Amino acid sequence: MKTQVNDLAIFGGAPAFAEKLHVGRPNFGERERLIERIDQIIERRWFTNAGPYVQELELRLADFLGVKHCIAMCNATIGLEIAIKALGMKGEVIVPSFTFIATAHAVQWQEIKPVFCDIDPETHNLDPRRVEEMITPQTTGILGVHLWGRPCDVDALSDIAKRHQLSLLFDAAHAFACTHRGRMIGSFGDAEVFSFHATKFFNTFEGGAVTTNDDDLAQKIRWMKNFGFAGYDKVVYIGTNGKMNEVCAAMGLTSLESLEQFIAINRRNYDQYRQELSDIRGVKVINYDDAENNNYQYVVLEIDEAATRVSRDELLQILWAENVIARRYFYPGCHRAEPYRTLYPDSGAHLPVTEEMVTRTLLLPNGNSIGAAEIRGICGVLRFAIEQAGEVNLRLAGESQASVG
Ligand code: T4K
Repeated sequence: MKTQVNDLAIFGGAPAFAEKLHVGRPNFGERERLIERIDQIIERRWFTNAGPYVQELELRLADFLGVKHCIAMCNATIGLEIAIKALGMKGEVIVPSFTFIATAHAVQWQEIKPVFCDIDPETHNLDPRRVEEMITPQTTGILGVHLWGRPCDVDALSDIAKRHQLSLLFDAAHAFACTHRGRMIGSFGDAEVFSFHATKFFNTFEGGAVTTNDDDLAQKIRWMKNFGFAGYDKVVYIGTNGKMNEVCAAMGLTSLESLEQFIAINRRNYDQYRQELSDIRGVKVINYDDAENNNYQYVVLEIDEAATRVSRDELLQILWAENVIARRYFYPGCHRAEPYRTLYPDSGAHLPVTEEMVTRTLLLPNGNSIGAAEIRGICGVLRFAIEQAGEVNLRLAGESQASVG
């Protein structure tokens, strides 16, 4: 409990937590079940290349997501690259800049220009009106991101894609077990791509999947993720190695068995954060639509500095000193990272909402490695720092003067 500004660790007080609390600590199911499955893999000596666990995982995921095809991948970045190639995207593809860098890289990696498009400040997702303005004769596709598991405006984007004959792909890296209009994300657009990275709600250590209802596209993606092989000696496409291995699939099958529990824990933590932060001026916890399913993996704050009078970046420093490793996802925005800032230096002119949002968001830890006491502690630090904004600012200014001097 901090009672004076000197108690903040950034000014020499004891950190609120002895151990670091991370955003993205992996969720983990039944250890014994995982070990049994890994034993089985060793017994079978079938380690990768469409092994039995990968096949089982693909079937279970397709069933869970209500989609015809689920193609497991080694990670979502390769999944995106393969889907983009299989869809025949070229020229320009419209993407948000307010996303993890992999979304943009998957496009640029294939020498396609990612055209950065602004977002809706309420949903943090592509603003369909802005998408329409960014279409040129070179545009071949739209790549929307269901950021924080909140669905894009799927209906409007589908309509735009149809009218302009564009491919529509969704980066659903955050959106496993989330719904749009009561239907699981996974079967919208031409295809969707999930990430099962360790930091994701549902993880396979590293991994991902492409899902689609299109039989031909699914077949093409299956071949492309296996070097283009369509039979033992028959290569029909350029391909790469996007295969998931058996240990990752075993982790996926084990994680699936604990999904309800992961959601319940995330939800409970999220609700507590919301409650504890509800009356702090200038701090908003982003909302999830109660009528839809969400995995509640991301506790995203928007910091309005005019009201908090402590900036988002200062709050970040204060939290880090307390051993709370909060994150500024997705600062500074893809368009301000290389190679995009050099290749497309004027992108920012079209991105006023993105430019504002990257200065406001702050993500806090969630998942089954934290509980009520930790959340109370984290919120207590934030509340105290904002209540003491005047003195905190004076001290921070003094410290930076001293470090300059
Ligand atoms: N599209 C979107 C919208 C994405 O967010 C991502 C990935 C992708 C596409 C691509 O998916 P993949 O190709 O990765 O399947 C992390 C993840 O590496 C990345 O997967 C994720 N998004 C992104 C949001 O977060 P970093 O650079 O922030 O990772 P890092 O190493 O700083 O880890 C984050 C925190 O998690 C750390 O504070 C510690 C904790 N952590 C991490 C790992 C790996 C653990 O406690 N245990 C662990 O094993 O990117």
